[in-house]
Amino acid sequence: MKLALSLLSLTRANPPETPPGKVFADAYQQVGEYLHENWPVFKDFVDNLNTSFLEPVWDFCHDELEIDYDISLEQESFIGCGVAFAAYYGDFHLSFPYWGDFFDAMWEKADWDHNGAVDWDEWRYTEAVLAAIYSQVTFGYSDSNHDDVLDMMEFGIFFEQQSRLLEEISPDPAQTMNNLWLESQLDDDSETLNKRETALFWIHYWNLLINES
Ligand SMILES: [Ca+2]
Ligand SMILES: [Ca+2]
Ligand SMILES: [Ca+2]
Repeated sequence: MKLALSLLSLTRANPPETPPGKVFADAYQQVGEYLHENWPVFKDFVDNLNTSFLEPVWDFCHDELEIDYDISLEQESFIGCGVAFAAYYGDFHLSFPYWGDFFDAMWEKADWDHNGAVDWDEWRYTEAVLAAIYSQVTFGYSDSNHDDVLDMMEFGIFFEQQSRLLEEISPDPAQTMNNLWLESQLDDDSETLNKRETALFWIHYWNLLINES
């Protein structure tokens, strides 16, 4: 199904006044509470994700840090990964300036077994948690009617914030977003994104940035 996106014309509504850092911090807390209550459900979600979805950021970080892909990330490297991603994509991405802070805050939890390094398996959950936080952030900005799904109109607000970068990497940003939208569908309702689908959308989006930049 091809969704007729003309989102740029739909994005006249203003996002909430809350500054991005506050939205991000709130989302971090909300996702943390969710994970505390629902870890088996979340773990199952991550374990069922195609691992190829989670490899590009891992590989990006290793490339930036100039280390082999099979090397686990020590604390400094782990935070450096977030900083590198923020530096690379900077202001073009909602809350990207906070990636270094996020990775710093995530370190203790990301290194599950406290062996002083985040290995690939630990990384998969870490990136998924980051995507979940971004999903929550997106909902904080965009779910105007608070029904826990984003329709095209709501998502359009967010799209306008992203479109500057998309225009650099895609000749047809609306089609690219459309493709990401459809690739991220997990349920029968392709007209909306639920929170899991929005998390997956972010993962696909990051991979697109890496692959197309
Ligand atoms: Ca570890
Ligand atoms: Ca909604
Ligand atoms: Ca859906």
